Amino acid sequence: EKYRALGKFLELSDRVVPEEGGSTRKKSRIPKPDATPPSKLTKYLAREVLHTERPRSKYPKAPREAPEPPAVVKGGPTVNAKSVLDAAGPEAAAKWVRDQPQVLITDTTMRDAHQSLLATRVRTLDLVKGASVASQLLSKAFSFECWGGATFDVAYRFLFEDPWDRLEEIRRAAPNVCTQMLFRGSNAVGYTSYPDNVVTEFVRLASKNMDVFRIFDCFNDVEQMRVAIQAVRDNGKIAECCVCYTSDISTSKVYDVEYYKNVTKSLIEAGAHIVGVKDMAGLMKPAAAEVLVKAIRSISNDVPIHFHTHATSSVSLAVAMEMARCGCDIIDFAVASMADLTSQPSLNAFCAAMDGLPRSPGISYMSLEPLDMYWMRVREMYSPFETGMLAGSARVFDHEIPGGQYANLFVQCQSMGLGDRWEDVLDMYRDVNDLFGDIIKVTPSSKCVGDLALFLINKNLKKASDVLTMDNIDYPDSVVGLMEGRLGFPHRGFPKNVQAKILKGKTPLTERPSAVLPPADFDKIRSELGVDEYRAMSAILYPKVFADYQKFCAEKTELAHLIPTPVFWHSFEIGQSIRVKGEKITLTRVGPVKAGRMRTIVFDVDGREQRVEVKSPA
Ligand code: 3PY
Ligand code: ZN
Repeated sequence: EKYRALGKFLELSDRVVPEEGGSTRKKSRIPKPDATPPSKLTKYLAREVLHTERPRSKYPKAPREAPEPPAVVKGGPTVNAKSVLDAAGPEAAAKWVRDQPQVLITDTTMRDAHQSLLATRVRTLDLVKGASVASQLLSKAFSFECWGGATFDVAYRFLFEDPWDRLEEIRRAAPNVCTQMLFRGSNAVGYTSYPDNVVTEFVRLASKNMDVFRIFDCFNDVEQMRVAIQAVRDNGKIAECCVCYTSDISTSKVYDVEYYKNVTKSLIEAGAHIVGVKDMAGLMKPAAAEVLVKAIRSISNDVPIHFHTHATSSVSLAVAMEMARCGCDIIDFAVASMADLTSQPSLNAFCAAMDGLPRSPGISYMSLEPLDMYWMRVREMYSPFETGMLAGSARVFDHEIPGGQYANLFVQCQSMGLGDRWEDVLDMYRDVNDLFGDIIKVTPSSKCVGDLALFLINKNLKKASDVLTMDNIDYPDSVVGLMEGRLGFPHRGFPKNVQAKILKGKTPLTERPSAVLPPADFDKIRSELGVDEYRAMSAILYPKVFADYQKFCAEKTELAHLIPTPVFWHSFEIGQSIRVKGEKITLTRVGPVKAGRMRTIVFDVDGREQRVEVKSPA
């Protein structure tokens, strides 16, 4: 996506530095005597200079320099969940959490907030600086959610960086607070089922730097989570097992109090240290908070409850306050400048609103300002990935699209040329959910619902149930897989007539999807690829994405992750300098177009010239 040229000739010729006196043009073509051959990095940068699609001028607020973390007073040692976990293990940490009179908080800024607001594009370079500030200002936090979900593949695919390195660096920057990840049960950090030994091994590897594993299954099926839960327990880390919240507990005939009690019971029996309530679409209403907390407490009064929601409807802050009042132990928030809309509610607003109330987290909202200002500036660098959503929308209670999917679906819809039919897509999404029998919609099941909704709108169908009267439709692969049971099954199954229509004679799975997969051979992959156990795991989870990443490093550069974000996502301007691995690189000249559309791009690298010949985009 970074190389699709958009007819940049005019703009580029503006960027050619006028040469002094007009007669120096010839002279400047002769390399300086101390010129050095271009490195892989300058060759990459030169190509970016000509081919980048995102000049900063298109995004007026995009800064030239990445923000530096503000200096903050170092907090002293604090007793927190991390210190108790390290000293006494996960059961003691859970007990410590449950014993706290105040509500504890998780900061999701480094994972779900940017997954939901900025298409998961925030880079390690910027995350790590934020982590070091958060480690001081939020040392009372239960955890920092900073990994998992979509971050794993996006890091390789779009950011040309290694997610394992990211985790290690965040850990180093914030050693005093629990790291937390989102783990999709038998789908691990992917969109499909993996063999059990992959799940176990992934958890073992991640455990080196990960403290809290938030494990969920898209159908709340504990059988799909059991292997992961056991692996987390075996590695001495915190197993936070989720019940995904959907519909409205007060009115739903399917997802009612009994349903949530049953799921909670099975999660606790399977070994949950903490019960997570994963309200991925932000459907919880204030009045439901007490009903749900009481339902969970009726199964166990000892297990801590951790609440996660999205602010899509704008109701979430009221819900978070009500959850706190009802005794929920930990609640997720994002730093204000990365909060609200499809992200989490604002931590700063919550701290201010709770001030003086019995369960106040005891964090002054003003003390968080340096972190908020840092993230405000980071966010400006990521303007190309903003969703365009300007206000909350209560319609989410109708369509139930998860916060993390909303923007992706919107972009998918636009890229199919259906931008002006967004409202129809929202209705069709709801309609497809009804057709499937009212299922839980979260990764990966939410993607199947979205895929079918777009597919049907594209076919100009008015309602999803029209498919029941139509033959010979080539359904999207994801939808066929869903009906086959490749993601497991909803607790009531799918409506038989719908399943038969979509499967066209194929027989659904009768076993847990992972149970029929052959175990992965880690040693074989390691020796075949010549990589360590971490990268072998990446190759197993995302074979093509990882192979492409390796190819990128070998052929282009392995230093892309160190290029400051304003240059990585926007443009490198003439006269601008960046530092990569201590080297100062200045773009000094973009030469005019020559024969064969070639241009000479000239850099100064620590005082020595490097010239790169690059073909201009057509
Ligand atoms: C993910 O699986 O990435 C999610 O954020 C689900 O809510
Ligand atoms: Zn979420």
